[in-house]
Amino acid sequence: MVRVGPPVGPSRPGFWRSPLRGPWLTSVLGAVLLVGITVMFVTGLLSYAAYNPDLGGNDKTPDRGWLGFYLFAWPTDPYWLYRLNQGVHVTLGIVLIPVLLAKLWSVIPRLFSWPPVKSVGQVLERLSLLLLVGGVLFEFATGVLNIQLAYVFPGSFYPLHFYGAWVFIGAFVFHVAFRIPLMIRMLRSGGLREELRRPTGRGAAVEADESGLVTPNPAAPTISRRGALGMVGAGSLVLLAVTAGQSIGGFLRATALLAPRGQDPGPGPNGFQVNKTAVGVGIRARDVGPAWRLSVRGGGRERIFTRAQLLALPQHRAALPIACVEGWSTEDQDWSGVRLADLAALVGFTDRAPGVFVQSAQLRGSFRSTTLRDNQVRDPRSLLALRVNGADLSPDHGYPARIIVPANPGVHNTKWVTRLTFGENA
Ligand SMILES: Nc1nc2c(c(=O)[nH]1)N[C@H]1C(S)=C(S)[C@@H](COP(=O)(O)O)O[C@H]1N2
Ligand SMILES: [Mo]
Repeated sequence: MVRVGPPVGPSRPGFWRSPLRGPWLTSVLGAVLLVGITVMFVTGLLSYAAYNPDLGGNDKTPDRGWLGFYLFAWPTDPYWLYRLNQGVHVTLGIVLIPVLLAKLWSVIPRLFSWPPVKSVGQVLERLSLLLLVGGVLFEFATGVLNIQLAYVFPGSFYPLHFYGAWVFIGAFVFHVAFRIPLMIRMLRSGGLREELRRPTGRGAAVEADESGLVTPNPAAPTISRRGALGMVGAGSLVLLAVTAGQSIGGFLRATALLAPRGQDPGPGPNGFQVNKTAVGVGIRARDVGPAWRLSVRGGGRERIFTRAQLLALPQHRAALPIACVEGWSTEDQDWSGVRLADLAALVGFTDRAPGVFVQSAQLRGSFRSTTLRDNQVRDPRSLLALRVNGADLSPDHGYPARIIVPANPGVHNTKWVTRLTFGENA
């Protein structure tokens, strides 16, 4: 038997003195997170599926293995599906931050509980807490860094966030299974109003506190439970108010104070958000000037087009948004250009168009090429766009030609396209 000394510092009973802590407060915050994190996980998995990571050239996640068991052919309907999914994922993630911090604060004493090793069950629980707390902090931190364009990751963001999500969710399910009976009992017992009125400090009392959250040594309260919950709620609402506009658009875009690409994308037909500028990714003027050509390949054939020749083909219009993984999106833009299915037909795929491998004039960077699935190529709204809102594409929106496909993650709407290869890699 290992002898453990008396608990010291933060492990000492009575070290944590806030009278607000208790199973009820933790249960309320836990219930919000249970719903919120479940939605985060589902929208996150859908977001990953939207990348069609099973197609050659798309997957940035090596050895994803069976974690991708659920992948499916991402649809093109409804055309706003990815915009909605990603808006919810990112906005909700930001809004949950105050709730998450409050929840972690509310359970701090347990993280220091003493002795550290009481039983096998308890060791397992503490291990799961490590994965739970570490996992949730990792997921929120990587997510926030990515949407604020702080690309500080070793390699790509996707694998980190994707693996992290699976590790975290395992610990989360384990934790919820353990704790849900107590949570339900707490939420049923007090009744919200009654509990909020109860004078702080006396509280649900230490009377049989199986949760280990109630301090035996309460300090004088500095804020009521109602006030604390109100503060968390207000924090979330403020974050919602300064975030949601980047995904909803319209006049609300002006309220998106946290949007890293600003609130005002400028006037004119090309006045909507730009992800990466042409200069930013090293597009050279001569690659997208008069000498630019589009190569369309497939089935052993190749056809070369100038922009004028593409404009002479049947032009079609589609009202579609750009929706980025980072949560921001544009309103529907009025794109026009050549249908991808028509281009496939020009190299012989007249019947059922296959998928396509898209390459651009960009020489470096992971977004310079992409693979689209056959269902995406076949959708009549899927275009090699040449114009937008009645004007030529601007250099930053992908002139001379770009991909636009309904419900497609922004990153697959490749700009400055130079080559389409049908039926390979797809
Ligand atoms: N060649 C190329 N195409 C690209 C990108 C890129 O970096 N290079 N960025 C993609 C990303 S991540 C998004 S969200 C959209 C944004 O399109 P927009 O800048 O016209 O709004 O372009 C996509 N197409
Ligand atoms: Mo993006």
